[in-house]
Amino acid sequence: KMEQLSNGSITDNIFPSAPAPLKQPFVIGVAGGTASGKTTVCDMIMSQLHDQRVVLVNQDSFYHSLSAEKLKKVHEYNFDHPDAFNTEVLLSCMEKLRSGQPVSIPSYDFKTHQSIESASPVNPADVIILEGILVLNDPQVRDLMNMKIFVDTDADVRLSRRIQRDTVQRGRNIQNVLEQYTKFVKPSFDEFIQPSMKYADIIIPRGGDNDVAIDLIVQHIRTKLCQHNLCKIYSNIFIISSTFQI
Ligand code: UZR
Ligand code: MG
Repeated sequence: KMEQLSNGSITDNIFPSAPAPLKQPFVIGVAGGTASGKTTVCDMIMSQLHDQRVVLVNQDSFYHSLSAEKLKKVHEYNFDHPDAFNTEVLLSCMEKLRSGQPVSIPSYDFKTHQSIESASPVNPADVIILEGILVLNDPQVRDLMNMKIFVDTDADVRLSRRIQRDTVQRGRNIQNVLEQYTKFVKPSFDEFIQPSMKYADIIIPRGGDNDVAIDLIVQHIRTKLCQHNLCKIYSNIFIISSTFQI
């Protein structure tokens, strides 16, 4: 019975002016420079919210595939520029998830620089985390978010981690990593990423090392989820009592 009452279409018929239950998931954006600890922060938030349905969407999944021509000159391609991402597809995936529909998130191969269309299916959830260097850059993407986080880690720490990661995990040589950093990563950070920090609700210094910040963020998410649920309960009580009066 309660299930039925909490279903929008049925309640609409019974009492059209009743407040609609809030069913939209809570959307969090996590931005920050390369190797700032974004993924670690997201993992920590997710592990503390293990009792909730949480999905993580990575902006990296929405990189444009490189054409054969661009592949030949891959060292001249700027992967840190907003235009490197297919923001249209990102927006449509996020809109669907926000309205409670399952989506297919594209997969991106960092080695071939190609998007693989046979994507990974993602089910709707109560909390959606969107992670990526430039997720706070686009106003339309920002508008999807209930909470905006910027992970602020010193540039020297980020560069040393980036060298470590790219040489060990991505099979690149140190010369190329440094060249790319000077040519694209740093200038794009200064031009697009750093200025997007002003849109953040919360700035986390030291990234994943900041347990206190993660605790506070998780507390806030729980409060918000609770408010959403209370809203549902109150609107149901309201509907039931109005129905009895009729
Ligand atoms: P994070 N990137 C690649 O190295 N290769 C690709 O095919 C696509 C992206 C890098 C990108 C950016 N830059 O700095 C980084 N370059 O991935 C962002 N050059 O990922 O936020 O995990 O550091
Ligand atoms: Mg990462």
